[in-house]
Amino acid sequence: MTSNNPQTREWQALSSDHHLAPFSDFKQLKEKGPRIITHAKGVYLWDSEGNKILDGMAGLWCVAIGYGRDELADAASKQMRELPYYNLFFQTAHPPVLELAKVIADVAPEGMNHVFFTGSGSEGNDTMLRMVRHYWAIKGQPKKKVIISRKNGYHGSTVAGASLGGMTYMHEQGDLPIPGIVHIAQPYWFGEGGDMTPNEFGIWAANQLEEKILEVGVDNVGAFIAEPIQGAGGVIIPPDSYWPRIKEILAKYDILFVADEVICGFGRTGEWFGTDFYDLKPHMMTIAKGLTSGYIPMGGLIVRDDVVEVLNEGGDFNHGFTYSGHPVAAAVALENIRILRDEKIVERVRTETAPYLQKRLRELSDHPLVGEVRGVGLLGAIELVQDKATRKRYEGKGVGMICRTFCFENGLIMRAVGDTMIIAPPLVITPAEIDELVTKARKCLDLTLSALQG
Ligand code: PXG
Repeated sequence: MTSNNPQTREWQALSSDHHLAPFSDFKQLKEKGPRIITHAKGVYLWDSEGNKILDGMAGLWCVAIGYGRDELADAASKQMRELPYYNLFFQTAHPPVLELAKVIADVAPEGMNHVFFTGSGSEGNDTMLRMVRHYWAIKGQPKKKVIISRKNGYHGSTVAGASLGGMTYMHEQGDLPIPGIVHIAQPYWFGEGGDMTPNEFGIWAANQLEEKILEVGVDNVGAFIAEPIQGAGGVIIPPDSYWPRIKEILAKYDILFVADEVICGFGRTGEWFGTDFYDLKPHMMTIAKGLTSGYIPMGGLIVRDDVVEVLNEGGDFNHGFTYSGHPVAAAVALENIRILRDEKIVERVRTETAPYLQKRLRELSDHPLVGEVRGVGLLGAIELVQDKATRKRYEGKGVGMICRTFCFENGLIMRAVGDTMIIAPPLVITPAEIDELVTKARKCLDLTLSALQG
C-alpha cells in the first residue's frame, strides 16, 4: 500500500526495518507495506490514511462486544493498580481468576464447571493434548494417546496446535504433524461433496471418524477434536446429518470429545457455545477470542466434571504458563462477560441480528459469481464460482484475493479463504450496519466480476 502520508510511510518503514508479521510473506510485506490501523469504535476501524472500514471479521473473529468499550479499559486499569500479576502455581490464586472460572461455569453447558486458563487458543489446545493423555494414563490406559482431528480444521499455531490443525501448508513448514495426531475428512459439502447430496455427504464424512477409530484401534485413541463450525477453514457448516452421526459414533467408543470453541464460543452462533447450538455435550472445550473480546490475550480449557474427577486422582498435572489466568486478563474477561450478559448480546444475536444477517446475505445468491451463501449466527460464507450449477471455480485467478482487495478499498473487511469470502462481524452489529455490509459486499462482487471479465 503506497501512501502520500508521511506518518504512514514512517510506520511502514518501521515495519520493514524491524517487524516480522504472523502468517505473512516477509519480503512481499516489506515491499508493499502494511495498512496501519490506528483506532476503532463499535464495528468500525480507521486506518492511518483516514479511511473508515466496517470490520466484517471482528478483528480476527474475536471482538465480540465491538471496539471502544471503556469498561474493559477501566477493568484492566483497576486490576493493574491492585494486583498486576501473580501466578497460580505453587498453591496460590487471586480473586479475578476465581471469579472468572465461576462465571464461565455459569454460561458453559451443564456439568462443565472447571477451567484451566492459558494465554491463547493454541495454548488451550496444547493443554488439551497433555490433559487428554494424562487422563488416560490415570485411568490405566496410557496407550490411548492418539488425537483424531480433521483436515482443514484450525487449532492454533504452536507445534501441537498446528499439528492438531489440518492445514497442510502449516504442516509442510516444520515436519508436522507431531506423532500421535491423525486427520480425517472435513464436512465441506460445497468443496468436496461431489455428486452426493449434502446429507449423504455429511454421513460419509462422519463415518470417517469411525473408520479412523477402527484403523488406529480404540485402545490407542484418546480424543476427537473438532470445531463445531470450522472458522479459519472457510466457515464450513456441516450438513444437518453430520453432528448427529458423529454423536452416535462417539457414544459407541470410549474416547473423549473436545470441542474447539475458540471461534464459536461466547455467542457467535446465537448460543453461548457452538456445542449448545448442535447439542454436542463435549468433555472439554477450548476457548479464547470472545472470552475477552480480544481486548487482552486469554484462552483456556473448560473441563467436564467427570473428567475432573479422574484428574483429581492423578497427582500433579505438570503443565502451566506464566500467564495462566493472568489477573488483568481475568478482570477484562469478567467485564466482557458481564457486558455480554447484561446487554443480552447473545440473545440479540439469536433473535434479531443473526436471522437478519442470514436473510440479507442469502440475497447475494442471485449474483453471477456466487455459488453458495451459507451461515449460522453471525458467521457467513460466500462461495465464488465460475459455474453455479457445477460449483466449478475460476482456476488460478485468485478470485478471493481480488474480491478481498476490492472490499478493503471500499471500506469493508471480508476475508478470503481461497475463493470463499467469509464474515464474522462483532456481535453488536446493528441491522443498519448489516445493510451497509451487504450493500458493500454486493458492490465488491460486482467489481470482482468486472475485473474477471475485463
Ligand atoms: N482454535 C481455533 C478454532 C481458532 O480459530 C485457535 C484455536 C488458536 O488460537 P490463538 O489464540 O492461539 O490464535 C484459533 C485461532 C484465520 C485465523 O486466518 C484464525 C485464527 C488465528 C489466526 C488466523 O482465520 N484462529
